[in-house]
Amino acid sequence: MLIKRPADIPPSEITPRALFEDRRRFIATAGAGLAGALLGPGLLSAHAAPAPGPGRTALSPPAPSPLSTTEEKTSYKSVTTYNNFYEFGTDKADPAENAGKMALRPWTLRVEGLANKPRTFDIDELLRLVPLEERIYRLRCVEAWSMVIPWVGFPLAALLKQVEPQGSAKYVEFVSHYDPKIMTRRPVLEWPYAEGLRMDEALHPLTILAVGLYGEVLPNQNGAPLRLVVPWKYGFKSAKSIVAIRLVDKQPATAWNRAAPDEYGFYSNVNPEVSHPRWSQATERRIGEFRKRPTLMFNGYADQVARLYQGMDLQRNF
Ligand SMILES: Nc1nc2c(c(=O)[nH]1)N[C@H]1C(S)=C(S)[C@@H](COP(=O)(O)O)O[C@H]1N2
Ligand SMILES: [Mo]
Repeated sequence: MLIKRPADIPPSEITPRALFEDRRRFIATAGAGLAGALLGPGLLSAHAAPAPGPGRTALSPPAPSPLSTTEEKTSYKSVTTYNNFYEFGTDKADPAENAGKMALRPWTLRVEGLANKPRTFDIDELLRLVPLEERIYRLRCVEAWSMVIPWVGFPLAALLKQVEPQGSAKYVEFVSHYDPKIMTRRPVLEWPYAEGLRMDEALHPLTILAVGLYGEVLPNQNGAPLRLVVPWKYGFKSAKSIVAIRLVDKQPATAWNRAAPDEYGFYSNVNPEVSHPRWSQATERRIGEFRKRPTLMFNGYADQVARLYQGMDLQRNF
């Protein structure tokens, strides 16, 4: 027998993740040759997820998805320390510092409204019902920076199917957790944070609920235990730490649209032709790079999503 069954592998042969990572790092450095020697291992290893430290948990390896981009990933460090999660402060470093106060268990998600089988899911029960995949997506913030993030998640459509949306459900509303004991009380936005999608956007195969990144359980600052990711829309559509998903018949109010209706519309599609009133959206800076790159229509996902907006005036429906 050439292939060992797991039971045949002595514990001494199971490589601890830290060692495995070091080995991978070593191979990357060696392979990079002169560049590796000049840059040093520190710079090269910035792109490998470090072994989970205290409070970090690896997920069983998710299936890769053909919907992933092959672009270079943004470093784990940037993805988890350069965040927008205004409930925990408005500086980019605030969420990583403060979101650890949020308790993630028990955590329930109510899926309610116009559905035949509305239901409250315990997060762990939900995780047993859905197949996890890795989806490497570009994330474009309205502030004109972008990242490439290897999410772990599942299609929102798989969850909605479970509750059987009724024909009258035209939109989906997402509500974030809000706890004034651990989050800001300043009315930076109207709390709880809320976002919305049209039903066809919600059911689109690119739309996922993420529960992890870089093969690990989602860090609190990135919206644990469950956050929306809609890769063709500005990052602010992706509500974090969701507690309720509502199927509704009218376009729901959204946090950013309420706060500044002239600046943030309901659709919020990444569109280089529609400037933010205070700055251009034509270019973006990928975190970790210095040069600016042109922003792509629908964040580069036009082939998959442009048809959803056929016949709509995207200057008016921004
Ligand atoms: N609840 C909540 N969700 C949120 C935000 C927020 O402030 N609160 N910020 C949004 C914005 S503006 C962006 S760009 C993304 C950032 O996600 P990341 O920090 O995981 O990169 O989260 C979005 N989801
Ligand atoms: Mo953003």
